[in-house]
Amino acid sequence: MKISNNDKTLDLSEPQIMGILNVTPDSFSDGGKFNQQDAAVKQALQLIDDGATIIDIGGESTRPGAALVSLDEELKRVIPVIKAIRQVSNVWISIDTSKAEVMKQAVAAGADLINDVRALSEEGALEVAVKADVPVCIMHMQGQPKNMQDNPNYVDVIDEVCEFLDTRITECINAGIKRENIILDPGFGFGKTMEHNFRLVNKFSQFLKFELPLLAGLSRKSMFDHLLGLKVDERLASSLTGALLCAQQGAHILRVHDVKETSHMLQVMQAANTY
Ligand code: 9MG
Repeated sequence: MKISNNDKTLDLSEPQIMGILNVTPDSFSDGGKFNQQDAAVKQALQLIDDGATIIDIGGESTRPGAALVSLDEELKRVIPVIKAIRQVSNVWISIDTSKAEVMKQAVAAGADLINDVRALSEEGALEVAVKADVPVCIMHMQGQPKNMQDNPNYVDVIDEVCEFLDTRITECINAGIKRENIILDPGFGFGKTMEHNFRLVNKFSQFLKFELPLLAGLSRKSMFDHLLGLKVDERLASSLTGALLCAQQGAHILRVHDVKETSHMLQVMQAANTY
């Protein structure tokens, strides 16, 4: 399994680490615009050094209850950072957005991959993704970030996530997206209770049936708080365990905050699979 963009290919025969780079005003607290940009580039280089092969850049939080950000503001946050990272590194850059215009400008600025938690459902997104002809991650979400955790409800979470992904794959392909450009994500924490999330971890291997790359994003999510009563900065061990369980079941990309620790975890897993 692999993903490609022009002359660039990412081999997915071993799990790859997608490092999270949030560029919201509180991410890099000190200084003005230029200091923040420098800090974002420095952070990206650190993530690469720690083992990330993809940097996921987002300018709008998708956390439960998070406020929406205007198009102008989102562009102002992410585009200069993408350009600056592209000047110093050939790393895979992923743009975490649901807005068509942000996707378009991000790809023009050097992004290689579109990561959309709304699975290209916003106006114009599908069309931009077709034209951009880059890999796209389509994720399952029940509801919207502002209300998705109010009352998540499924008869069978695995069946319903599979059904959604199956339908969305067909819709994307019918719109002109190449099948080999699609990455799937069950959307841990997006309109799911703790039980739904752990069921998705338990049955993660069922998503292999699509024969497409699978992305797992569990890093520091509230499912670990609900299970163990942990604050965000106490969720490293639980996040690594969740990522390991998905990697062992065939996850191709792990979206994480703690890149170095995830890299160590994967090296241990690979050694145990080798010797
Ligand atoms: C942006 N974002 C936050 N959580 C995510 C997850 O679990 N998957 C993907 N693809 N993106 C996410």
